[in-house]
Amino acid sequence: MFGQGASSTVESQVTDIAILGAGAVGQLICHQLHSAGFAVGLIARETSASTSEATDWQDLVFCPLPSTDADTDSVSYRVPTFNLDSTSLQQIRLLIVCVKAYQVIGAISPLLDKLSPQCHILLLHNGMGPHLALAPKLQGRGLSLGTTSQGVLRQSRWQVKQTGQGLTQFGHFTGPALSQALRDGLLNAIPNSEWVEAIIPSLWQKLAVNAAINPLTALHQCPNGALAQAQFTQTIASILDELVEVAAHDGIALDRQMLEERVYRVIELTAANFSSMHQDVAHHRPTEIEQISGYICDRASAHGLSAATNAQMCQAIKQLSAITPQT
Ligand code: KPL
Repeated sequence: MFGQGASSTVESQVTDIAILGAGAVGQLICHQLHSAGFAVGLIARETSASTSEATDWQDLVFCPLPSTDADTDSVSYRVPTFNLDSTSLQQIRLLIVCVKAYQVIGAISPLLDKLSPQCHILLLHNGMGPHLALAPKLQGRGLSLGTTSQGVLRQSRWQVKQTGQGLTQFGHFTGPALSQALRDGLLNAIPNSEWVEAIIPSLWQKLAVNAAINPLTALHQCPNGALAQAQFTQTIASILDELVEVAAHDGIALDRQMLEERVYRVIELTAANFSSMHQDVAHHRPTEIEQISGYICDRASAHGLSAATNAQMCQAIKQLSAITPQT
């Protein structure tokens, strides 16, 4: 049977890599690692049998992938769920956290005391900020960060479709470095991926894309391509001006012209897509505004700067979310 299998328990499960978060990106990365031969498992929230809604981050279950069924452009998983036991958690050498930015701390906290002290953690989400909150809680573990522009759509609970092969970048942030073998394995498994010496500038560049596109598409309820219209030029320019200035005060030199070109390239390449924030607002889900525009505002105020346009985006999205009740 494909789809959600019945819950059962296992004595132990040998797992090199676990993915925390079974959203579209988590499932895609899981599939890519599994296809490359890794013993990989997916850690997800238990879904309530009565409502199919995800429960809270205390009720995590382990979903190893015994087999995949790939047709040409979509992937289904046979997913029995296993109770998370301490033996399986101790065997994980790399935990890739693929939950939404605002979920990172809540999702990883119940696991931190149970993971091996050698387990390396890799955060992969839109926006910035959770790495700063997580760093002091690592208990000596290494932390890497990443950003991905792979396009992926969730078609049903356990079915995802890859819609684009955008760049994925990883890099070290703090603590012991990820082993060379796991680094090589990751790069080999994930198409169009690279390990960069300085990951923070790459995260700022991706932040610029999300800060320019996500709030505007959510506020104007439009696909990404609509932002090529002249009415948005000035707002996008201000968002980028502020971001470049704040990043410079954080010690990160960004090429303003190159950023703008990148934003408009993404707008063109993803013209028909609806941004993740547009989708979150449309489905009454929490958004990543605090970790996107909000992060720029936080860093601005840390340096005594103003980031008026990003603050305006933040405010407007929060107002929009307040009038569209979240589920
Ligand atoms: O990352 C994205 C998102 O929607 O979150 C972009 C690049 C804007 C593509 O839609």
